[in-house]
Amino acid sequence: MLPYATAATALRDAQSVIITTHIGPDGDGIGTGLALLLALERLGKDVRFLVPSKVAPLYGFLPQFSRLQVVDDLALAKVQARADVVISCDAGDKERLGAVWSVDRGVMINLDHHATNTRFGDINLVDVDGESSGVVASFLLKELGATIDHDIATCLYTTIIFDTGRFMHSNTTPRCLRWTADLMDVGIDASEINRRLTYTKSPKDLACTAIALQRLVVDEQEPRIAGITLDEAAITAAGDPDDWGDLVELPRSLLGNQVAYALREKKQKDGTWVVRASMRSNPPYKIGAVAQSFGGGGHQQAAGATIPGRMPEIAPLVLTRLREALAQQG
Ligand SMILES: [Mn+2]
Repeated sequence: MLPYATAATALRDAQSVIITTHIGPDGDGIGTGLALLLALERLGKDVRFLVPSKVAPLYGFLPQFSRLQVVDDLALAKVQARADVVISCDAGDKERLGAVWSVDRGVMINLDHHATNTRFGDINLVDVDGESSGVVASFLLKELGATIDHDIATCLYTTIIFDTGRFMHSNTTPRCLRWTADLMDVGIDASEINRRLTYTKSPKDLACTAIALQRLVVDEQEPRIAGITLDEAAITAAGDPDDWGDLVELPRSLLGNQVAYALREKKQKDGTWVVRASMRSNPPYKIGAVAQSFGGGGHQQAAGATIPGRMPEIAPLVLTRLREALAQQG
């Protein structure tokens, strides 16, 4: 039994609350955080929503979106007023919170559903059976006696659409469909929200997709693996878009694909290089352990890692480990 009551008590006792989510905020982290922000403000709390990196503008339609504040360096984190409680939404470990981890605070509530969550909070609401962090948050909202109104339902609906890939991934359970039906009963325009989340590309974004497609490779040794590799030069040529979105879905969309990856090379502020890796698999195949072997995490069928190094050395390593994982799993 997860400590929802303990978390609710900490929140009732708090005057100030900071909500946050992981680096590269997504539909689940943002939707979960905004649903909590709306509910806690109604309880009279002083609430801020700090995010550790820039947010894709496509989420601008969500209620109270303008409240998101980017806090992406330590100096900025240190000048934030103290909060009695911080709620981390959808982050598997404290490193994923970037600079926001360092804000002055009392209790840390870690609300998440990733299998690899490190339980870094003082109170850990980590439900690995939760289909989205929004589902986990809905148990906390219930404990707080919050009414799920139109705005909160819009935010929660966004979390499930994002994390189930519009009810396509293996976490699309009967329970989450019933949970979603309850949100639709509140009167949200589900179809409109889906359009807002899906039809978001600028011409520049599509130009990037074109470059990504040119770099799509089906593995010669193991044709059930396919991926995209974008080095810094390719990304510069494409014009780094606001949101790379679901790049990994391109190799995944191939008939017969079981394991897909997307690798993007990026120079850090401190001059060092990293490769951001996204990986996906179809059940029963699992790639969570591969992401973990590179210091990352996530779910069994959807995981990622930020790997120090340049593309020419990292890409073959990732491919080798994915081949090994697939071979072990049959
Ligand atoms: Mn999530």
